[in-house]
Order: sequence, then C-alpha cells, then structure tokens
Amino acid sequence: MDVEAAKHAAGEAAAALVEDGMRVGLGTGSTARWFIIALGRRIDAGLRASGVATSYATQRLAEEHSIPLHELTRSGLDLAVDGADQVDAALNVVKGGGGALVREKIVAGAARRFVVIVDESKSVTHLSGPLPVELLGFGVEHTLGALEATGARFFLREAPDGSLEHSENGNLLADGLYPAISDPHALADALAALPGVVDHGLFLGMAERVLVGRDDGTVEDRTR
Ligand code: A5P
Repeated sequence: MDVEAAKHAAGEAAAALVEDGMRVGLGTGSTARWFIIALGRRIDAGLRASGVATSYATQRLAEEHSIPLHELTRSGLDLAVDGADQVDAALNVVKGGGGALVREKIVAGAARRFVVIVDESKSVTHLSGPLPVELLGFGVEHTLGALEATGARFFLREAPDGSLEHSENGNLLADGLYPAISDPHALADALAALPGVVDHGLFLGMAERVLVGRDDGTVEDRTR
C-alpha cells in the first residue's frame, strides 16, 4: 500500500475546501504536510487565505509554502485541517502522536469546521491506545499513577538520547496503552478531571468531516 499517495490524496481534497478569505488552522504531521503544500500552491495561484500553525514544524512548512500566518484571535477560524492517529465510525479521533495535541485541540476547537485527513490505516472500529496525554512536570509520578487507575499502563515519552521528551509548551508527554476504549466520553471526562493532565488526545465530536485517502488517489468523504 502506498501510504504516502493516500495521505497526499486526502491533503489535496482538504485544500480544495479552502475558500477565498478563509482563516485556516494548519495541523501537524505527515498528512497535514500534504494539505499545507497543496494550500500553498493554491495561494501561489491567487487564493487569499491565511493560517494558524499548530507547531513550529508546521510554521516553518507554511512559511516555505507562502502561507501568511497569524496568531489565533478571539474571532477564531473558518476551518481547521489536521491528521489523526485513529478515527472511528462516529468521527471520534485520537491525536497527538506527534506531540502537538494541546495546540491542535485549541486550533480545532477555535474553528467553525474541523476536517480530519487520514489514510485508510487510521480507520478503526473502536478507539484504543496508545492515547497521548500532555502532563505538567510537577508531581508527574503521582499523575501517572492516577492515569493508570483509568485502565492502562502509561509511559513517559523519551527522546532518542533517553531524556524525557517535552512538548512545545514545555510539558511532558506520555502514552496510555488502553487495550480498548469502550466509552471514549467517560474516559475523556475522567482524564480531563485529573490535576496535572494538561490535555489528552481524544478529540470527540469535533470533526464534522473525515477525508480518508486511498493509495489509488481516491478519497472517501465521511460526514457526521
Ligand atoms: C500530531 O501531534 C498528531 O496529532 C498528528 O496529527 C497525528 O499523529 C497524525 O500524524 P500523521 O499524519 O503523521 O500520521
């Protein structure tokens, strides 16, 4: 399977949704990259649109592709487009494999429309782990214990040199190895209630549309 072709197809399809004058949330990761490249091409061809980046990598990519960037303001965004690690039939999503989940959730939540772009390998019947979370460093061992009481082993992410990985917000990242997430809403509520958890990678009821790219270049359009 040509995963890159599938990601490319989904990114191109999402870029076609951007209308003149839109302010757009720009996601992070290898699928969002194709969206950013395609949007840059449309801007080069005369489309007027601007973006809010969800990570420094995305900021650099957007700058390379002539997408004007701005801060997130109170008026929000017209559209946000981002990749995902898993998507279920109800368009609930797990995100954060790339460690940008907090900014990604802020940007997706600020957008009137949130569109997720994935290749077919991300489509699942039921969500499961690894579920990324962002944690404050203070009291992290206690927070990990409280997280594990929700039904999964949690592991702090490490950088290649063995040091603890930090998000761009300066916090720690961990992944919860849930064998299955039978009630995503109950788990999201439980995680959000834990002091020390900045946010988690469950994006529930946020995506209005999921574009699933296939390696033959076609795109399945799933709408809620
Ligand atoms: C970044 O923190 C993530 O939420 C990514 O959007 C997600 O992991 C999907 O990334 P890929 O498109 O690279 O698989």
